[in-house]
Amino acid sequence: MKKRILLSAMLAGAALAISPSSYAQDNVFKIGLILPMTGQQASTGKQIEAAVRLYMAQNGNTVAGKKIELIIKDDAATPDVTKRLAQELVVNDKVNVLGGFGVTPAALAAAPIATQSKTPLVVMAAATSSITQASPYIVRTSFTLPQAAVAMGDWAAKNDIKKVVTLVSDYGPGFDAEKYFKDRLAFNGGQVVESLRVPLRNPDFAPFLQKVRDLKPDALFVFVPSGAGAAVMKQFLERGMDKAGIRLIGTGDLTDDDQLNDMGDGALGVVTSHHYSAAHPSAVNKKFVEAFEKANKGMRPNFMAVGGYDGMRVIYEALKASKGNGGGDALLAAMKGQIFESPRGPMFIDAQTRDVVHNIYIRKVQKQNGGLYNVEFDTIKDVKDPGKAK
Ligand code: VNL
Repeated sequence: MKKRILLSAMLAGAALAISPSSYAQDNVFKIGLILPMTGQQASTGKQIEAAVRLYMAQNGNTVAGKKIELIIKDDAATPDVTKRLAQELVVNDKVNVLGGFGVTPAALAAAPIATQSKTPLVVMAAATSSITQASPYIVRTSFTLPQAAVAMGDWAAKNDIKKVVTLVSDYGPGFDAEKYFKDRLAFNGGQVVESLRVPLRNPDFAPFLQKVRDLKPDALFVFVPSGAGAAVMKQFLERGMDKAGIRLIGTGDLTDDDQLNDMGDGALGVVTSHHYSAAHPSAVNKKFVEAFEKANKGMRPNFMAVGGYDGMRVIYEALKASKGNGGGDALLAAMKGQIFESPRGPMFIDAQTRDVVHNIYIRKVQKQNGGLYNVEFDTIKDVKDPGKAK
């Protein structure tokens, strides 16, 4: 234990000593991604890695005269491991940029290292509003839960959903989803009658769903992280909650494209709010989905893949704009304010907050081309993170 504390103190000291100009190999640009490649969040790591490799295959591995070197490390979504890996990537590998971060606690654990070493850190997955405030070097290409939850609070109230029970994973993004949905529904004259929180690790949804059944709300609003939605859907249907007249709504994490097609027809009609659907009807997205599916047989890109793909775009373009010169600060400056068409639709990186601004879509699970998809039917344009509007 003592030894470990000593080691991490040494690493932290070394991180502080790094100056932006001390990069050893001038012709190499290193991107260090920390992703959950194993454990409960492994599907997120797999999706992001596939999208990152697709971006590189499509855009080459030489940018502004530098050879791009990609280093991927597995943190299994465990923050102590994330922190150690971030230190090692900065101190030993001398990466120019950090990226990835499958869950909020992992992003928060790495934030101080980005600050100390002046290394831009691109959050491609984690989605708690406050993350971008944990370091001035953080830029986000995923989304925020308040963006999605507020949109659902508006849609529900307009669609005869007045009495709701919320069910969220018991950590940062769950708290954001719960709060922003609840406040917005109340603002619209509805009411959250009970707020349930399930453990993030190995959740058993059964006792919570039983409680929901007894409360007989108009709808159950759910946030669970990517990869956990299928289990909720299965138990919701097994308990006949849909037949009991309880509608299922949530943020799009619930009907995640990574799992949706295997959820079965019971998922038909479920309405969610999110920034990305594999069925988004644009030429850019059609091209993205086709190329992704071709390169990764049997996989459909989900919102995590898009966060990774757009994260690479932000890094490549920042490197081009800063002409390969300058350290972390020049790179960071060139990330702020980027505006482009993502497979999700138009998006930009707000220069003040370093957070993503994009459309939020209301979608319904429908059958399309023989598969289950989140089909978008309403758009709220250019949504900033409501968590920052203070
Ligand atoms: C988070 C948010 C993770 C939304 C997720 O899936 C997600 C997070 C892994 O901030 O931890 O769908």
